[in-house]
Amino acid sequence: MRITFLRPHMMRDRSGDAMEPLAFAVLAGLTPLDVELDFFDERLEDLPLDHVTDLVAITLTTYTARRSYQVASHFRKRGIQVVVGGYHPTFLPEEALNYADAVVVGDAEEVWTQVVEDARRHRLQRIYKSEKQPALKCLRFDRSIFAGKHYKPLVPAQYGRGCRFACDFCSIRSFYGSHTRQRPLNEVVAEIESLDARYILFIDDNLFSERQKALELFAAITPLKIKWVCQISIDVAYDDVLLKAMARSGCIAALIGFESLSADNLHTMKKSWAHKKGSYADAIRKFQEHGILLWGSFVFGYDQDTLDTFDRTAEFAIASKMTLVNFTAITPMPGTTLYRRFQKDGRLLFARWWLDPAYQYGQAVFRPKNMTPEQLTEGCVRARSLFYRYSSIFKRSLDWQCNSSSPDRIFFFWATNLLYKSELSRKMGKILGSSEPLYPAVESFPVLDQVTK
Ligand code: B12
Ligand code: SF4
Repeated sequence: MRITFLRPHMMRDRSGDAMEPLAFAVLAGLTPLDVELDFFDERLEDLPLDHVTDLVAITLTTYTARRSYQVASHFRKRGIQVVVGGYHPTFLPEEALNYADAVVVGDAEEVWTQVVEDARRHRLQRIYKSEKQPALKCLRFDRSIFAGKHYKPLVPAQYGRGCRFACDFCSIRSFYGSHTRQRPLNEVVAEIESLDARYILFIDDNLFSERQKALELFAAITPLKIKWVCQISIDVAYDDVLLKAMARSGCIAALIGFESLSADNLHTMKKSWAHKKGSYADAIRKFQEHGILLWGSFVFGYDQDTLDTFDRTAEFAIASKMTLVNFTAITPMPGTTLYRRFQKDGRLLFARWWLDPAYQYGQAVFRPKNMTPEQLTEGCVRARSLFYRYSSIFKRSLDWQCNSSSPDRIFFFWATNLLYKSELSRKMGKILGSSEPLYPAVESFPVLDQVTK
């Protein structure tokens, strides 16, 4: 039997920021040894739509849904079984079943071998869902399927899943629930040792899940002398012991969700905790004092935002010498509290923006309160161009305490700024997937219900 893993790309071009998709390393590690595996990643190469295989397994997020359904339809037309999994089909399994034979809802560890056995007998069930969330013990990430693919030198690794917060726009809480789980430390350390990686990216959505567990992780990886990057909640800045341990163990950059400079917006998005222990300026200084480069994430379009919010936020990020930023219009993802609120209030501009051929990447998909959707889209573009123009990159690089404090940091600062600048202009305004129509067409779908998992 042969299984083909596919990672479709959200657009019809190549991506400059592709990293190893860990979902397939997990599935490969669980697949019985008598099954032949191959893997194609459309961010790096064309997908062979005429490939001979017994089962196609596709990972999809909301942004890649349209393209993934187009790809799935090609294989199903040839009589090949298709199974999909990941965030988007977990929230909208009924939608995915229009294009796939089977959907894996949530984590796959407990159900994948059953999927493989059912596919062998051509008896796939429609939905596979674990009874409970799997403990993250003995996870084997089989990365041999990535051999020969030219991914970015930032190698992803995972310590845990889930987040203790519940920001209203974020898919994480809806996907994992309120429970967070970590892998045994000895397994994480052994895995990192086996990777010949210059930089590691901990893909955990919030590496600061529990103080003690974070301290144990930092202590365990300190002897490995690696350089690493993570996503972490801002409250770590107010814990000197943690911050010191984090920096000492090799953390050189952290993605922090600042989201907004408005206290009222933070309240609306259930993120008031982010500025409860001190100001953003204080938190930023603390990270930088420890040599941790900041990758700030901001969203625009909450109800307190006005036309001057874009420039003010960009100026704040430049003055704070942030290394990188994401400036995005809030984009309601199915399954989130924000999506349900906008849907209830009749503020969504598309029935399913992710499948709509009229939607373009970066475009506002709802009616903001104090501006038009077009002004929201353009405001984000302006904020990004202020932050990523060469004079700003140069100004931010003149920071001997952090951005330019070591050869690794200088490399990271310049490589990521230049990559981001080109990636953003490449993606903006593009349609998702290809222009070929989806069958069945979106218009034939029932109105999306209040999505619950
Ligand atoms: C690392 C990361 C990135 C990296 C790239 C990762 C890569 N491989 O190249 C970067 C930073 C570039 C990135 C970019 C983006 N990302 Co991202 N990313 C992540 C992150 C943090 C980790 C992904 C990962 O490796 N997870 C670990 C694996 C093991 O978990 P998993 O993928 O969920 O897989 C498990 C199950 O879902 C299931 N499964 C998954 N796929 C399949 C397929 C089959 C067939 C089966 C059976 C099972 C299965 O089995 C796996 C094992 O249990 C996730 C959040 C997260 N915690 O997953 C966000 C996340 C996936 N990203 C997200 C988004 C929105 C984006 C962007 C669209 C942002 C933007 N506006 O540009 C871009 C799009 C990139 C693209 N070209 O498509 C969202 C998606 C939300 C949604 N509803 O779809 C997430 C969930 C973050 C969030 N907080 O909401 N991302
Ligand atoms: S802190 Fe980050 S990962 Fe956690 S819920 Fe908020 S946005 Fe999502």
